[in-house]
Amino acid sequence: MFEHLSVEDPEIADAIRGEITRQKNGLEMIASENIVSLSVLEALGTPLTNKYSEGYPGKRYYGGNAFIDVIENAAIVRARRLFGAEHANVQPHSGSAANAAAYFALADHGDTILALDLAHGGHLTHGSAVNFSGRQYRMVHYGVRKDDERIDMREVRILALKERPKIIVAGYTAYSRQLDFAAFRKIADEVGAYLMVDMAHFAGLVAARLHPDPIPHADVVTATTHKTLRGPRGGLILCTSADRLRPNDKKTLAQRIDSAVFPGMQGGPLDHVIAAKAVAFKEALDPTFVDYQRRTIDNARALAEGLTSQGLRIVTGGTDNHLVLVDLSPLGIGGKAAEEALDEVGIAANKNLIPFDARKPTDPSGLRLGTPALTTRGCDEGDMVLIAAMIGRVLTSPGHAAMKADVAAAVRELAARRPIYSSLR
Ligand code: DSN
Repeated sequence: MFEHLSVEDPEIADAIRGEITRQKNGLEMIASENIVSLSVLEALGTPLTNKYSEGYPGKRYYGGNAFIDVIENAAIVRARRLFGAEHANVQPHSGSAANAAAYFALADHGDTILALDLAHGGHLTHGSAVNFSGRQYRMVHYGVRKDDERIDMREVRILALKERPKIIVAGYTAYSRQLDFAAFRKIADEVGAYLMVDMAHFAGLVAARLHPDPIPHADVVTATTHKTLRGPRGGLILCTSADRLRPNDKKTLAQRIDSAVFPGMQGGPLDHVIAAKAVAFKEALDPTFVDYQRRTIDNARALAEGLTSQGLRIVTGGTDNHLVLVDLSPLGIGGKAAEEALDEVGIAANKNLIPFDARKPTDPSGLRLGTPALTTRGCDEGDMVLIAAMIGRVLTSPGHAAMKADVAAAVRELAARRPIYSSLR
């Protein structure tokens, strides 16, 4: 492949080949990553990237959008069907862009937003001081309980009653349990707030109906399309048409979301990505997708059990979803060293804060691991036991070069047994 690129720009062609080889030969355990199908890849690498199509199907600012309209309409219809949503906007370039647009539609500069603390599993866009969200809005945070490390709905309610937020956000990037959307809705109604669910991490589980469904409860649901949903890198917004808090507004909530995405936050949509989103939504509507998500969850449980038997502590004691948050403290290794040692043997994971972490964010006490990509390549629960043992060996003696060479060989052997992209060379 890359017959043109190899000649015109060998530097970039070689680096792309290097990355493909890394993905083929290594074990991808970053909880927010996945491996897209060849069909999704084909849609991404098309001349659709040449087109400008600001606006929405049937209402574009430039001509020549007949086929782009077909594609975006298909993506919208499929997303609505997949999630049972009244309205879908498939244009956000990323999850952060989707969250920015949702806040822009629902709140004004300086308004209060209540979300999960980043240090307890929230996301940068849930109000980090170094993110636009922390600069533009008055962010207040709920956290998890110290004893069981689970979200404390009592605390959420007390904070909501005290702070009177305009938006309550439910969603996470590093929390291994399910969320109680009905309880969030009740609190939002009690204080007159919008409920926004950021399901970026668990959208695939929701699509497979293996996770509580936020759609009946939330005003707005944002997502990424590339994590458990296994589509191209990008964002998505789903919402109700009617606005519960502004029933007499001239614009519906769906209209406000659309105008927040364009012209509010973005210019031209990425049409090649929207085509790939449409392809991924079709794949997710297939019954085999439910089986994939079930295996993803089963694998995460098996991984958590395997790591526990290696002497690691799992935050909350286990997992109900696709990710496992590991407390490395029992092994006396920090997150940074753990991430680096695993990288050396071909296992990609990320250091992560754990709740009430005594260490700093750049070298925290935790490691976040996920099973979506491994499950896509066919790994099963038996493989998770093997992988947990490999991780245990590496983290117990991260300086042991011979042992790491041994584990690296085992990683390559397992990756070869569960091949990906065999036709890409
Ligand atoms: N970077 C994503 C994650 O890893 O969870 C969130 O944006």
